[in-house]
Order: sequence, then structure tokens, then C-alpha cells
Amino acid sequence: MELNTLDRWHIAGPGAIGLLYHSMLASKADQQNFERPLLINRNLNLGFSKYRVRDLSGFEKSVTSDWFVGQHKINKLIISTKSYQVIGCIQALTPYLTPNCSIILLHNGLGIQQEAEIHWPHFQFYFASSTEGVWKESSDKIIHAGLGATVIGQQNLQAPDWWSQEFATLRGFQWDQNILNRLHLKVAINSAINPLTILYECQNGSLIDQGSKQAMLSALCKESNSVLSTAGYPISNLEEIVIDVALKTGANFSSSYQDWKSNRKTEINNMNGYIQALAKRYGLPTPTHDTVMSSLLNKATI
Ligand code: KPL
Repeated sequence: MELNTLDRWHIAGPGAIGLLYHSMLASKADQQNFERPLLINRNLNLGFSKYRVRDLSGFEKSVTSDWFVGQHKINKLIISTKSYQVIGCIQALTPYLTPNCSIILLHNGLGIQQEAEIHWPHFQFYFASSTEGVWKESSDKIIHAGLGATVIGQQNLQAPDWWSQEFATLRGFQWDQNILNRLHLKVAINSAINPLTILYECQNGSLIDQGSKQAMLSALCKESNSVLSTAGYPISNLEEIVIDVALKTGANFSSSYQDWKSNRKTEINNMNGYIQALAKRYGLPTPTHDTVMSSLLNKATI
């Protein structure tokens, strides 16, 4: 097997964020003369040969896409599917993965990361979180509507060699040795905002109403903070942070609202469901999370 095949990144989950990272890594590969990343779709077959990216200034570029169809071993993999597809994705790709393959997991919520590490202790897992504003206009066109950042890390560990070679100079990428703290904060934010936007059928900003919606938001924050503090991830001023995020993203519909509206399964089970599971482990009550989860069950696939 050629060395450059092992050096090559593969991206499973050619959704909006997967294509955005593919386009960034591909242009870096072109500039520095290394192997471009390969995309992987659900059936391990060839997808579109090109896709388009519209950037913030309205400029549109076409990016050539090459696909992994089982032609070699994979040593570097980014999984940018929905949280509930990650385990199935690793299972399907296992025959192609090298024994100590590096795998970056980039999805909303928590719980799956820990499950993957337990199932496959020999793989090198890295966790990531992104605030890039990007959406798919059609199957082969993405719109990069808001500049964000991506943090990647492994708890308490320094960045591996591939980080400085391939990611460190990409715009908006940052290594984080406290990635678990960051992901727990993100879960606390998402488990307050996301389910309520479905229950109240509203944009993020409408939750800050000084009334009943905000009271629910506040109760969710208090319960999450008590659970997360007990689990070793205390967050000071969680409620203020959540209010700030809801206001700053006020005109957005949360990712879970968009999933629900498009009849897709949401990732709420890895948000509020994760908080509930932690609470159970420590014997703590979460009455508001429980009420929210059971109301959602009547309305959405969570
Ligand atoms: O991450 C988000 C999501 O929608 O999943 C927030 C922060 C709530 C922004 O919409």
C-alpha cells in the first residue's frame, strides 16, 4: 500500500459540513501537493463528480469530488453524519479501517463518542464541534452563510502530527485539550434551546420572552447545571450563556427544529437524553428534561 493512501483523509457523511471541510482540505491539498480527501457515502458508491460552494461574499466555486468505494485501507477518517448514524457508519467501514485509524467524530450531542471509544478501543478517536453556518441548497451545492470555528481535540492530549500538517493552518480550526468540557457546554446549550424550539415551533430568539418559554429554558439550565457539576463539568452562568446564544442566533431555527420540520430524526436523544442518562447515573432528578422529552415523543422522532 502506498504511503500517501494512508495519509489521505476520508469524509463519511457528505452533508453541508462534510462538504465544507472537504472543500477546505481539498484546496489545501492542491496548494501543498498532497492527496485530496475522499468522500464516502452511505452505500460506498460513487457520488457526484463535482459540487458547488457559495462563500459569504456570494462567490461560487466548483470542487471536484472523488469517492471511496472500498479501494484501499483508511487510516484517517472524519465522520460528519448525524449522531445516530455514527456507530452504524463505523461498523460498515470497519473492514477498511487500519487497526489504529484516526477518527474525528463531528456531530451534535454526546454519548456516541463514549460508546464508540468503548466499542473500538484500538482506534484513535478525536472529538470535534463546529459553529460554521453552512447549509445544503441542493444535493451538490452548499451555502456557507456564516463564518464559525471548529474545535477538535482529545481530552488532556496534545495535537498529533497530522494536526500541524493538515489542520492547524486552516481558517477557524483550533485544537482543544479540554474538548470534553467544551462538548458538555454545547450539550447544555443545545438541550435548553433545541427541544423548546420544536415544542413552541419558534426561532431561537423567541424563547427569550420573559414569560413561560424562558421559564422552561431557565428550568432546563438549572437541572443541566446540577447534573453536569456533579459529573465534573460545572458551568458558571449557564443560563446567561444560553440566553446570549439564543439572542445571537435569534433568527435561526435550531438544527433540531430543522430536522423535525424536514421529517428527519432529531439528535435530541444525544442532548437531553444524555443529560437524563447522566442524571440517572448520579441519582439526580430532572423533572423538566423528563417533561420536555415526553412531550417531544408525541411530536417528533427523537
Ligand atoms: O447549535 C445550535 C443548533 O441549532 O443545534 C444552536 C446553538 C442552538 C444554534 O441554532
